[in-house]
Amino acid sequence: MPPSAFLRPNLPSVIAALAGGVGAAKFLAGLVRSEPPREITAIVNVADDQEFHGLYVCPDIDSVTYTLGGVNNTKLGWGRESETFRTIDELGRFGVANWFRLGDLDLATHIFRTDQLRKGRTLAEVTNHITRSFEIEATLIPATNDRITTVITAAAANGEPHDLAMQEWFVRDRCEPIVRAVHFEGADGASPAPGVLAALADAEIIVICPSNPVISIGPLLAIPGIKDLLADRRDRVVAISPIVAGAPVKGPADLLMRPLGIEVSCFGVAEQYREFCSTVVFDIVDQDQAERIEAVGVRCVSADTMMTSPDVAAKLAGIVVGAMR
Ligand code: FO1
Repeated sequence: MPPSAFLRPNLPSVIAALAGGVGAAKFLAGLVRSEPPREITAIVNVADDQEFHGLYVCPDIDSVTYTLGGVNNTKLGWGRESETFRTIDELGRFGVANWFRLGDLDLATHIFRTDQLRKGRTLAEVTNHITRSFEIEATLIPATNDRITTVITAAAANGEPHDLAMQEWFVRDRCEPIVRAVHFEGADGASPAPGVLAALADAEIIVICPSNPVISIGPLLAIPGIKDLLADRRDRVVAISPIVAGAPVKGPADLLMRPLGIEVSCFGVAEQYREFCSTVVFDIVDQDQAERIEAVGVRCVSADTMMTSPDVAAKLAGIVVGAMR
């Protein structure tokens, strides 16, 4: 089979979405209920990717895939539903570090992806194959086929700063080391994956999903070409704030934003994105932030952003899209 056999024909991309993991996955599950899925292209962060036990794991791509495929584990917030962990537990027998909990079903995805990458297919081609296997109609594209890695420079209280991969800081060290700096190794020399710039250039609406602005959206913006294109299309770009009432809905965004000087609020998100984003959707509880946000040149829309069900997410997606039409 030629490597491109699983690539889709170039369909017009009506909505392009920049996506991280869980928050993006929930929003996209709403978006595909509110808009035709075939008109949606999600450009997904790959800087959290890491090899475990020789397998190439893409947590954000998999969160979005499993959620859109209706097989995500809603209790854990990652991985597959009805998951078991017998294989990863058994690896412990050999003295192997198994703090990153790869489930038995999830392992099939990583085995398939790793094998295909070794056979010479690109990450975009393999991602397309995997999403089709889960009968997903929207298009998912990794932001790049190149290897980029989030590196968190962190220190325990009074400790020497040291570099950690995202999963080491987040899962193994439970976000305890204090963040001093973040950079995206390899991003400068990376190219957007085929279809990324075209999706952004052609989209009627570009949505920045409610994802961590530092480690989910940050790596996408660091890939040459993406931020400039967003800035050119600023009037078409809308972001949903992942921060509600001064705290992240889920995840460690506050522990990354605060040390980097970004206010932990929907205002902080708007300020961070203002060069390339015309509109921010924030939660109704943050109505008092509207004046500050408008003062930095970003239009405000309020909505219920707490996506407690796919129905609430679909309603939010309808408001986001409606605000840009
Ligand atoms: N998150 C955890 O908190 N603990 C885990 O053991 C864990 C395993 C895991 C395995 C596969 C996968 O795709 C994701 C996994 N995650 C786990 C989630 C992951 O760390 C985060 O969701 C993202 O990297 C943040 O976007």
